[in-house]
Formats: sequence, C-alpha cells, structure tokens
Amino acid sequence: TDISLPADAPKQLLPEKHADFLLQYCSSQDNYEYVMTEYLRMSGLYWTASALDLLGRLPDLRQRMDAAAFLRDCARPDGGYGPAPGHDSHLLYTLSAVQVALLFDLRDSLDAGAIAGFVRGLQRPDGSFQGDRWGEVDTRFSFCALAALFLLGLGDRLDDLVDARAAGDFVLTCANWDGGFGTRPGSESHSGQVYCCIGALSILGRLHELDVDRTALWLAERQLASGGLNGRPEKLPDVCYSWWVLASLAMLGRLSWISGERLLRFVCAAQDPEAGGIADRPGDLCDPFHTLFGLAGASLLRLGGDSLKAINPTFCLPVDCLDRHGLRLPLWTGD
Ligand code: GRG
Repeated sequence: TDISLPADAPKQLLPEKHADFLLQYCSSQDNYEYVMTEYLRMSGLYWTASALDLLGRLPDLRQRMDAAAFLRDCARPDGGYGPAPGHDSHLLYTLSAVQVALLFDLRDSLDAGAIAGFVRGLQRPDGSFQGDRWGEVDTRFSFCALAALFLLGLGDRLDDLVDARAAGDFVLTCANWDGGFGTRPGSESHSGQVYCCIGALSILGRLHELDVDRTALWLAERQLASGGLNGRPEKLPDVCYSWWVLASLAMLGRLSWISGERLLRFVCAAQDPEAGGIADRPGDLCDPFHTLFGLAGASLLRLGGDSLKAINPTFCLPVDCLDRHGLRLPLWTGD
C-alpha cells in the first residue's frame, strides 16, 4: 500500500509559506476546522508554536496572542492542564502546556510542584501511567509523564517524584518480538508508540537495554517506494511518521538507516504551494499537526538548508529553546 507522487508536486521546501499558513490558521478562529478542534487546542498551540519557532517566526505569534492567559485558563485544580478552558486535565495536554510555556518563556509562571503532583497521582503500581482520572493506560502517557517532569527541570529528581524504575520496566514490557512497541504489553507495534517508548527510555537513560538494531530495522522498514513512511506494515505513508520514525531512529543513533532525500521528496510533495502548510499526503488538506511533523523531520535530516533550526529528537522542541532553559539530555550514540 503506497501512493505515487504527482509529477507537478513541489520539490523544494517552502518555509515562508508555512509560516504564513500557521499564522493565518491561528487568526481565523471562526473557521470550521478551528472550532471543531477545541478538544485538542493546547496541543494545537504547541504544534503551531513549535513549527513557527523552527522557522524563526515565533515572535509573530507572540505578538498576536496571550499565551500566558491561555495557560492560566487551562490550568485545573488537580495540577494538570486541559486542552481548552473548562475541559478536564489530561497528561497529553499537560505535556503540551509545559512545551508551550518553554516556547513562550513562561516556565516560571507554572506551578511545577502542582504539575508534578498531578503526574505522580496518575502512575499505577506496575509503573504505567493512566492519562487522566478515568484510567486509560497507554505508553503515550508514560512518555508525557516523564517528558513533562524533565521539561519542568525536574530530570534529576525523577526517582523522588515517581517510581522511575517501574516506569521504565513497564515500557520495556511493551516491546514486541518484531522490534516495535505498542500501547500496552502485547499490543500491535506502531511507530507513534515506538517514539513514545524510545523517548521515555531516552529520558530514563535506559536505551542500552533495547535490542537497538532490531528496533531500528523495524523503523527502517517503514519507508516505502514513494519515500514516505508508514506507521505499521501494510498501511499508507503519512507525513507525521517523518517525525515518529525519524526521531526514534535519531534517538537510537541510526538516522542513516532510511533515505533522507527520498523522505524529503515525499514531505515536499505534501506541501500546498499556494496557501502553505503540509498535509498527511500529497493533495490532502494541510493542518498544523502535519506541518510541524514534516518540518521537524526535515530539520532532523538537516536537508532543509538554513531555513530550519535544529530540533531535539526526544522532546520535539528546537535545541536553542532547550538550551535557553538549561535542559540537557545527553544524546545517546547507539553504541
Ligand atoms: C512531544 C511530539 C510530542 C508528542 C507527545 C502523544 C504523543 C507524545 C505521541 C503520539 C504518538 C502517536 C501514537 C502517534 C500516532 C498518531 C497517528 C497518526 C495515529 C494514527 O493511527 P491510525 O491507525 O493510522 O489511524 P495508521 O497510519 O496506522 O493507518
């Protein structure tokens, strides 16, 4: 299952167009798509702001919105964050809120103790994390929990705040025979979950416990003839896997296991050459989610020229943003 790239599809990355698209998306707040995505607004703001920062255009968004007020309005009494004012807290939006705070230099306005308390309260005895008080368990939430604590500057206190050992053990039990990882022990391997599991293990300093080559081989097999990557065998390629797969390979020190040039050609073909933005596949509707992950993948490949800042593969934030906040996670070389 694959697609063929249209002959007239764009062949170069169009960074300025994407900045215009992202800023335009935020300012047309009464369009159908914007209204219908309220339930994930905090993550939407992170995707948009992170993409604009990669492009060097975050100041334009800062001028147009009050991120501090939005964060304040989404904070919940339990210490977590909801996606929008009036919504319940969830680990997904709590991580996004911390990422937004770093991008907008608002970390001091967060109550790190309250957030850490919220995260801690969601860990289960087997080391896994549930996303919210309703109890769904997923390796995405293991990543969100650990990444949020690390980005709050609490990386050296993980052991005091949660059961870090059990958190890593649980993630390792979600590894499958094929080298991939799923949502829970025994669940099907999926690139998005692989990213979350490898990200969690990178924060915990436990990547060496993996069969790195087996996982990297499963990830490399995600590249199709079109150059695009899929999330699991027999599925269509999608630009967002340029991030989930590539960042995982980068964390494993195996970025060269796929063809960067062919992947970039696929990402470029999924751009809208007029209005800007990147879609899941050529010809589809563009959105901030695919725009961020297409640009972030291109940044990892260092093939976008000078138009893109360098990105950190664990946290999907520009390296200079992490540096500014004194957050350093040693990059594992995979040896
Ligand atoms: C800091 C970047 C960052 C993320 C936070 C929430 C999270 C951590 C990561 C999500 C990882 C994930 C599960 C991504 C996959 C998203 C996706 C497109 C799922 C689609 O699944 P299907 O079954 O699509 O609809 P396929 O491609 O398998 O057919």
